[in-house]
Amino acid sequence: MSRVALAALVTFAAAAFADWGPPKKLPDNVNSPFKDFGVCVSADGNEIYFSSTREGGVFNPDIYHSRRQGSGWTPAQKVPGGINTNLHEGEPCLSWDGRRLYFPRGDYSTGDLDIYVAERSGGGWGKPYKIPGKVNKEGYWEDNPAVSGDGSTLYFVGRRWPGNQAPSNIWYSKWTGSAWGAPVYLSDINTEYGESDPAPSYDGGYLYFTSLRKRHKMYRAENVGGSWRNITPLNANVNKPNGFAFDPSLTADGKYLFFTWFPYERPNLPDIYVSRWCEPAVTPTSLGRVKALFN
Ligand SMILES: [Ca+2]
Ligand SMILES: [Ca+2]
Repeated sequence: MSRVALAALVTFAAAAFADWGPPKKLPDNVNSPFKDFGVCVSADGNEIYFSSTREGGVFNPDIYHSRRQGSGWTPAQKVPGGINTNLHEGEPCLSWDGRRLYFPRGDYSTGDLDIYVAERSGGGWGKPYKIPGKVNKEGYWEDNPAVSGDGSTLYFVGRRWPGNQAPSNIWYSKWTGSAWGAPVYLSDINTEYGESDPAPSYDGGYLYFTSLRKRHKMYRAENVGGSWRNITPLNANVNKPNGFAFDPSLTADGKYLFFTWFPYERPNLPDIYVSRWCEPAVTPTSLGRVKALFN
C-alpha cells in the first residue's frame, strides 16, 4: 500500500471510530435527588451553570454553578447577584467569553417567561435585565437561550409561539448593535414534533439540539454553506435507549458534551452527565478492521 493510501486509511479509520464516549454522571455534590437539568458549560470546560429544584417548588427552579476541582467538582452553589427569585429561573447559557449569563425567567403558572441577561461584575454577577429587542413577547414563553461563538446570534425556543409547527420550536435572532432583531424560524431544523435546547458549537460548524421527531433524543446538524444539513441523532452512548437525553452543551474545543438525562423509571428527576469525544488512536487492529471492509 502506498504511503498516501495508508494516510487516507488512517484518516478514515480515525473518523470512522470517533464519536461520543460513555457518559459519566456528575458527582453527588453537583447533582441532587431533585431535578437537575439545563446545564451549560464554560468555553474552557471548567465551570458549569444549571437549574435545580433542590430548594424550591418543582416549577420554580433556581440556577446553580460549580467549578472543576482536580478530578471532581466543587459543591454546587446558588448563583448570587439577584439572578434567582421565587419565579422560574431555568436552563441558563453562559456566553463563550464568560461575561454574560442568559436565562429564562417567569411565572410558570401563566406560561409567560422572558429571556434575561446578567453581566459579570467583579467576582459576581450584576442585576439581570430583560434582553433588549424583539425576542421577548408578552404573554408567550421564551426559553433555552444559546449564543453563537461570536455572540452575534441568539438561538432560543419559543413555546406555543405563533408560527411554530409544534408546541416548542427553535428560533434565532441577530444582534443589531444595540438590540436583538426580529426572530427567525429555524426551518432547517424544526418539525411538527417539536425541537428545543439549541446548542451551537463554538466554531458554528454544528448545532446540537433536542427533538421529539423519533422519541426524545439529542441530534446534531452540520452547517453546510449556511444551511443546517445532515441531521443525525447522537449515538446510543448518550441517547441511551432506556431514558431521555436533552439540554446539550459543548466546550469550545468540542471535546466535551454536557447534557441532562433521566431513565424512564425515574421520570422528571433528571441529572447532569458529561461525555467525551473519543478519537481512539489507530491501532493495527483497527486498521485491520478497516482493511477488511475493503477486501
Ligand atoms: Ca427560582
Ligand atoms: Ca414572554
